[in-house]
Amino acid sequence: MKVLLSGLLLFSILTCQAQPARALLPADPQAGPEAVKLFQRMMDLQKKGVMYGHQDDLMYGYTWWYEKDRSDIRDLVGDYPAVAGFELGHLELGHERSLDSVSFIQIREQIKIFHQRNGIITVSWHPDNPLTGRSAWDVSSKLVVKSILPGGENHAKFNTWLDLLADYFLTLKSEDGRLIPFIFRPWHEHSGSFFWWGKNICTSDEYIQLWQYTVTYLRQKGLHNILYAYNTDRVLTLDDYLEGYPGDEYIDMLSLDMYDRGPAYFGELDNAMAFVSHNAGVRNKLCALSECGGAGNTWFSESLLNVLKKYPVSYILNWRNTYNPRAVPEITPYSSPSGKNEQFKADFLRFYNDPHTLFLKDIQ
Ligand code: BMA
Repeated sequence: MKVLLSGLLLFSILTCQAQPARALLPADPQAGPEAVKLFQRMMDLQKKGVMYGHQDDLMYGYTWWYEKDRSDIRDLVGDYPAVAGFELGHLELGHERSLDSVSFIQIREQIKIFHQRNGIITVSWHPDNPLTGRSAWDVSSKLVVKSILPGGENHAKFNTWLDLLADYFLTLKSEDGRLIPFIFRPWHEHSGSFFWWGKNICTSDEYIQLWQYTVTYLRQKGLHNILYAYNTDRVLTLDDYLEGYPGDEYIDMLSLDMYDRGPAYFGELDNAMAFVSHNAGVRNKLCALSECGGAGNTWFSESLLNVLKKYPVSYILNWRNTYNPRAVPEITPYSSPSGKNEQFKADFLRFYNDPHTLFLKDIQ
């Protein structure tokens, strides 16, 4: 019996070894080598720790506007974030500057530089409301998504928006002329219903079609360098989280945006990160807390880190430090803690020094 068992054990070890683990790949069956490399690199990094990301980090800070090599995070801790966020709202209108007044030429410049530094790039998009011509936050009509899908009265217009987006993406190339890989997180915070693509502003089916149409359109433009992040705002259940999920063939990352809006925050975050990260693992997708923020004497170094250490999370990202040189930088849940309060800065420094957090130098 003993011999038989050990024989079986040997057999199973041998057969296991004979089948190498299937390499993890992005959703796009035609994903280029850059996208594959980024996806696998992020999967590896996700096992090592959590990267820190900051929106518009390289474009401006509280008191400066587009200065060479400058970053509020680097000013504070001596290193750049590992993940840099960029925003493309108003590119769809053919404007030279984003809705946050940032030049698209300079965004391209910084994307190239940050890629050269071996940093990770994530792109968000707050397109205007194509039905009313007002902002992304205009939720006055529930017919917007329907109007831009095939057969809708704004479908042709939406295609021209995607053309402008694709044309811009096709200019994001490294020195050797290859398309720079990045994470694209459109149609974000679906569960929140404060954008025209929000949960209560369109049907689930329309939202899913919007996602699938967007990804397919960009792929057909020859863009096989993009990893797509599905994203919701605060949710309490996995069902709510997946309500508008377009499918594994379209998505590379399951991400969540959740800001501290009161005492229930860390409990709710823990709960949500548990089911989002678990579901991402089951699907072989990346997982991120793609927007978060709050402030307190141990907010980053203890409360947030305690949650992050429990789950495989690729990165967290703090939103932009709105340029406003006349005012004392205000610490809001939306920005990074590079402002005034010394205790909040000390907390962030402890977070930075923790071996679990990864900044740009840590991911080389
Ligand atoms: C929001 C705010 C806005 C900004 C938008 C896009 O959350 O920061 O001021 O225009 O993001 O970056």
